[in-house]
Amino acid sequence: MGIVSPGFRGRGRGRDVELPPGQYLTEDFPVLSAGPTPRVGKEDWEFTVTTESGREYSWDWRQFMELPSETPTVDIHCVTKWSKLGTRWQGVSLDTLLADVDTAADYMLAHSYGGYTTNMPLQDVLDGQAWIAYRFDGEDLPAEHGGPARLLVPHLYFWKSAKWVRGIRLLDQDEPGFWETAGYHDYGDPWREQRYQGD
Ligand SMILES: Nc1nc2c(c(=O)[nH]1)N[C@H]1C(S)=C(S)[C@@H](COP(=O)(O)O)O[C@H]1N2
Ligand SMILES: [Mo]
Repeated sequence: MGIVSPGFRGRGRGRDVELPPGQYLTEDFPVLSAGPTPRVGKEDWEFTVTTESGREYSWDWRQFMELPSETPTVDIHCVTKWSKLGTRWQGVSLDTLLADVDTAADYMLAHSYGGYTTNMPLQDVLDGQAWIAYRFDGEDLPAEHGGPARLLVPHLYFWKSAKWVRGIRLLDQDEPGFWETAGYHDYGDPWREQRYQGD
């Protein structure tokens, strides 16, 4: 299966699937990292939400593990054109993490150990659309795929799913992240093929 056109229909795991335009199916799980893999031990790991007024809400690994988790099964779409269907994760939803956070922000910037950043509207990570995931396919998330924990926002291109995530900043104004500054689309909807600025 090489060429996949917009609206392509095929069979994946016993269901009819439609891929976003320009994408092809892959069974393996490619690793895409802009730099070296940061090695962050769970004992040093911390996740922080910083509000637009500078208030911080932090969880260490033990506190994070005590939060209720979910087990989403989702399709992921990389801007380099591979899509992987039915990926199984475990993580804490952003709804849970932001439930008691006092904010009126419209945007967020995820930031990672190692310095990577990526932006999205806050409403795109609420209502069951995003998780801080720490298990993949029944195993602890491997370091090359973002372990100990990564952002998972499957409805946007996969560069929005920041690996080795250490926190999110809530912002009144949109601020481009690493790839968005380099010319990738600000929003990155795979179904509208928003790969690069101007798409
Ligand atoms: N911290 C960090 N997160 C990142 C990246 C990165 O380079 N650094 N690459 C992004 C891109 S472009 C993609 S496609 C996915 C790849 O995730 P994977 O390596 O688990 O397939 O991670 C995204 N998150
Ligand atoms: Mo990517």
